[in-house]
Amino acid sequence: MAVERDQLLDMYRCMVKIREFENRAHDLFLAGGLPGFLHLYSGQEAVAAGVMATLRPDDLIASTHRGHGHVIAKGGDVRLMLAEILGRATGYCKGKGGSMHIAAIELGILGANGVVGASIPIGVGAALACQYKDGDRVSVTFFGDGASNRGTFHEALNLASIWDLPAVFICENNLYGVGFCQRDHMRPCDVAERAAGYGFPGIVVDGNDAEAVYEATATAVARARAGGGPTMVECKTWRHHGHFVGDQALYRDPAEHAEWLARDPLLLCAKVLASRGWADEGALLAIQDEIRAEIEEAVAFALASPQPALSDLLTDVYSD
Ligand SMILES: Cc1ncc(C[n+]2csc(CCOP(=O)(O)OP(=O)(O)O)c2C)c(N)n1
Ligand SMILES: [Mg+2]
Repeated sequence: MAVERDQLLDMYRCMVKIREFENRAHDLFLAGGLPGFLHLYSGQEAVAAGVMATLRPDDLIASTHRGHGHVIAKGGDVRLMLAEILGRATGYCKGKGGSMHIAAIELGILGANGVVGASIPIGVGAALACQYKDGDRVSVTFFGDGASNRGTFHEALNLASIWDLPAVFICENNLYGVGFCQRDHMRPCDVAERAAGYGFPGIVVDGNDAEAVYEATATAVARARAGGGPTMVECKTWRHHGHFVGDQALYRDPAEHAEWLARDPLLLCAKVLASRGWADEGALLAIQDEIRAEIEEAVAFALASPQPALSDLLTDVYSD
């Protein structure tokens, strides 16, 4: 499933939007205006952009604590996202969820999740709903290398397999779980090998190459839609920042960090676009300017939005 010009340009635009959003969120956090923890997605943009380009609007996703990129790529409104992470009443969850709990059911976004590994059974439950109801929707679950050591991962993969669910598992292997290098927390180091233990395919791709992510995921999604059951796509990637804003990531080798920065997914995509004559530097800069203006407008909207009213403190907390 080769990628065409407009598709790759859309993926590039999506990656720029995620990067600019994260840069701005970072600034707001450092200025002291953003409450809670912030786990930036910068560096992993090709995964969200490549995966989401294969999906339909009615497909479902389950996300993680590092989920801003997933929401943006699935069509999330950056105004409502910024309002949410700034704790404003106009946000996706009325300012009560924050960065790790953004959900937008109308877009098929079942929620980010502060509990590591919790997205996996949620995604599998959603896949069961997709299979049970009429239609051919698929459910895509994002999780990290660290999450693949949780029991939830193993239980959910087993169920997805025995029920042949329309589930696609996207492992974003950024090689670290907080300060633990993957070789110190799991063996083997290809998470995709674990799919074989549950009887379905697992494939490893370069997670900084949006086109590679797109192609592998498109095959997995087509298989799931056709009733062929689950697939895992492991995307090897790297987070540009520490685990959360405030973590200086001193546990990482500076030389390895520099190697990955040289393989920044935006740079790689820009090079491909240029080499195929699909977009010159001016066109890419115009995309960046346009997105920066959109993000600034979103920041202004969020900062001008009210805090939730005290009388709303206990509303939307429980659902019967
Ligand atoms: C059940 C649970 N255990 C521990 C934590 C603390 N914690 C937050 S993120 C994280 C590491 C997750 O690593 P990984 O799955 O690789 O995702 P990444 O942060 O690398 O994107 C941990 C241990 C948590 N939030 N939930
Ligand atoms: Mg990780």
